[in-house]
Amino acid sequence: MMWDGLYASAFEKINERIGNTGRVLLAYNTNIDAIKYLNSGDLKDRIEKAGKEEVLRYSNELPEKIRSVQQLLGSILWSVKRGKAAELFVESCPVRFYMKRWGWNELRMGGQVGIMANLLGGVYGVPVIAHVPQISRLQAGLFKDGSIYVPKIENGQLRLVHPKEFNADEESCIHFIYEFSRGFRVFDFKAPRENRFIGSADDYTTTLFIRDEFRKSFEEIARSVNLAIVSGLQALTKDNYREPFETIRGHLEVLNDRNVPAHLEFAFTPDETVRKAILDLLGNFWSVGLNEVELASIMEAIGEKCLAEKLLTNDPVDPVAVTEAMLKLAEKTGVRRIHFHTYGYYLALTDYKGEFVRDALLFAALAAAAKAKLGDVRSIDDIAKAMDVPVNEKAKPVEEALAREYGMEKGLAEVDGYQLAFVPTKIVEKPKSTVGIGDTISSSAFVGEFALKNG
Ligand code: 8BR
Ligand code: 8BR
Ligand code: GLC
Repeated sequence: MMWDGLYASAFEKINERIGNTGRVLLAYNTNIDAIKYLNSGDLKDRIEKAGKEEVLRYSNELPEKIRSVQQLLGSILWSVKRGKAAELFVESCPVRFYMKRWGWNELRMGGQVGIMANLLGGVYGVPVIAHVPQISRLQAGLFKDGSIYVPKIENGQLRLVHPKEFNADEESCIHFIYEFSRGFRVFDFKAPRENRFIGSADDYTTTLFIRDEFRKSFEEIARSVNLAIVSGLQALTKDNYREPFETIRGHLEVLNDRNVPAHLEFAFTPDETVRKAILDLLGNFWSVGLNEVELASIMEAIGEKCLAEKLLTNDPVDPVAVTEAMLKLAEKTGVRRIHFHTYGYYLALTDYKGEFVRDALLFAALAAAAKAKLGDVRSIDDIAKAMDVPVNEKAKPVEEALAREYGMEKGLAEVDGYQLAFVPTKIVEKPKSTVGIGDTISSSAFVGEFALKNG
């Protein structure tokens, strides 16, 4: 099998070199994920107690934010019914208290930054500087040991310390993650696939709060890094995005002046004004990572409605439509690398060429399989073991379509002056949970690529 061979050699090459990537800056969203695996009887009882009729109303249309228990339970049903992820801000304190009392099965590191910090710093041995909006004792304790740093200002001097040594007692930013498996049933609903609903009970990551250490010392911080990954813009709204966007624009200018390539992890952004503002910023990034729903939402924002629909019609997603959408995005914004991931395959469109782009995608697919299987990647060995997960058969017709349309061979083709790289992924049959797999994929591929390029 060609792909088995390519997987094995990509892993070997990146594993050897990833420690030499240099330092990575991770900004801005870190939080605590309180994961609750839903139980059908319990959920049914709660819905009946809260008032089934009103709850069901919200299962047809998500509210803008959560202000009542009925809205919370209805939004969970919205996700279950469709097998789709959704995330909403929980504004009401009584609902936050309700979620706390409902409880959780597991506390895990959350937020793109937190998840990537533990993976890069705690598993790959790549030193990271992380933005953690609030460092509570609980939050600090979720960081793995290793080269993970947060800036601390002491006597006017900037120091880098492990979050556990930061010793602050700030607030805990908790996101309640309600996970359900494929086939989960409640009333007449049955989940078509595994997924989660997230209720974010925090006022910091949701408004993109930026710490003073980062505001005051960003130039000094940026001077000490080789790469940057930015995320956390997704929960902003048309009413509060302007100020954080100005700060971020400033940060990107500093990074670009120092030739630090920055990747944007584009999570689903419900507010259309914010989505358009992100598009305006995209030219300042080297790279962007997204899935089919996010790509479709961007196509819609730039008036490509037909293409947006095509991206959401087929399963697996039509790779020719994806390529067309990526070309449009690259042309429009000038972003140099677009990494698309979907259930079953990844594509990367780059304005530079080389097998290392594809090999980094293969490494990322192994990391994703390990994350799906275990919920948390503990060591590089977990990733090596993911080699045993079979390559997704459903990606065959995708590969054939790419060969027909662009003459793709061994996962590489040239399209309109860009390189298109493709890999079929490994899909874990019964994943432990779904949260954070996208972050694992994007950070592994971005950092893996630079490990190969520089190594
Ligand atoms: P629709 O095309 O149905 O709007 O789907 C939007 C996608 O974004 C879905 O994949 C949905 O799961 C996800 N999503 C997230 Br994440 N948060 C959402 C939100 N607040 N509202 C709607 N969709 C959301
Ligand atoms: P998003 O949350 O950003 O959509 O990222 C999720 C990604 O995780 C998907 O694009 C898919 O590639 C990957 N994934 C999922 Br979902 N379930 C998986 C599984 N069981 N095994 C491996 N990868 C999975
Ligand atoms: C979002 C959520 C966070 C979760 C992360 C996983 O940032 O707010 O709770 O851990 O996505 O990708």
